[in-house]
Amino acid sequence: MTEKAGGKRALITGITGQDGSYLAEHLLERGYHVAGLVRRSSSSRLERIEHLEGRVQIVRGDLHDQSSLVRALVESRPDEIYNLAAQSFVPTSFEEPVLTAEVTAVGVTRLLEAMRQVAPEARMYQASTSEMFGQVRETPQRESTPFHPRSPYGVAKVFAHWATVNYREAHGLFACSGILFNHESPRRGPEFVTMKIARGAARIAAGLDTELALGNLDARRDWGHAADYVHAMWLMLQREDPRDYVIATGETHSVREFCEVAFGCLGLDWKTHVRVDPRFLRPAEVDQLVGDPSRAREELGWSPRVSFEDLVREMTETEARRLRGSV
Ligand code: NAP
Ligand code: G4F
Repeated sequence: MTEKAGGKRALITGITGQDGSYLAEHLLERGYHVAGLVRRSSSSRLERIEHLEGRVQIVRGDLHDQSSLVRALVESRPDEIYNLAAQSFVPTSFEEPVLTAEVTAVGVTRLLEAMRQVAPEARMYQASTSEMFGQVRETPQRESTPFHPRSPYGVAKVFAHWATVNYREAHGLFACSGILFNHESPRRGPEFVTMKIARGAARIAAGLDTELALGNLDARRDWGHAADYVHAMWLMLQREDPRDYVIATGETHSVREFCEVAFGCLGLDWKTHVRVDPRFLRPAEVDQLVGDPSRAREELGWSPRVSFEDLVREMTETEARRLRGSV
């Protein structure tokens, strides 16, 4: 589906995050009027959407605050709502479990309730996650795989997932979830392992550091590119009926393999520079994830375009160029 959707209006919560910035570009290219919910902070967090200044409508609000969500919907009058806002970092969810539940779980109920009251005709996308599968019950994971979350973040996302199903079934809202596996890009936050490795390798290659401390090198993830994944979000809201989809590449790689490719593309041997630091191990780990995106391929015509090697290379080379001041 490539046709323009001229005249449509979208509200993106989490527009200042990795996915929000790619989705805003994606929708602008398709002729949408794009509004983004932005929360107050003591310093600006608009770096990822600076290049879109003047092209997106900024609406102030916070998933903690019901009235701000109602106002955001009234001001932006969306046909489509993409709920990408969350406390999204797993280790922080162990340190701040109640805040994570407030934002990542109850915040979604607040948004659904605001939608029910003032925008019931809109379509809503909820950012569900492969972290809900946690201690996996089957491999690969698909839409019917039972959930077994392993962190307060995963628990909060399961709540939000079922809240979305419930508002669809109980109130007839067009609300659906994408169960997205890990997706990365040069805009990934620095605390996530992929950017930590890409940046760490680039700094070592530039002689700024000599080693990189990581946690569990055996963990395996199904890593795709964020630009591919926001396209799937959009496709889900173009369907006639709301349905949930697994979005994944179907391949799994370890943190160790990520290191090997990242350091390798800068001419370095990762084994010389990476050390394991127990501070980065988690109280409960998700050992391995790999998704089965068959439903998305068959019903949405979606498939990933960027390979694992190209993703690692793009992130690492962009970090190396950033350090040289050429990005
Ligand atoms: P991200 O970069 O961490 O962005 C999170 C966004 O949420 C930021 O814009 C942040 O705003 C906003 N936010 C946080 N707390 C908020 C609050 N109380 N009220 C309003 N906004 C708030 O996350 P991402 O990687 O783009 O992921 C987008 C969504 O997909 C998240 O819900 C994440 O849990 C989910 N997800 C991500 C992946 C992945 O691999 N990336 C996979 C599956 C699901 P500030 O800029 O102000 O902090
Ligand atoms: O990059 P991570 O922090 O991502 P994680 O925990 O898989 O969560 C991300 O993907 C989810 C989708 O499955 C999203 F829902 C979530 O919002 C987020 O975007 O860690 C990946 C793996 C973990 O097993 C972790 O233990 O890498 C391992 N790891 C090893 N050393 C590390 C490190 N993770 C981080 N962040 N830092 C390390 O030093």
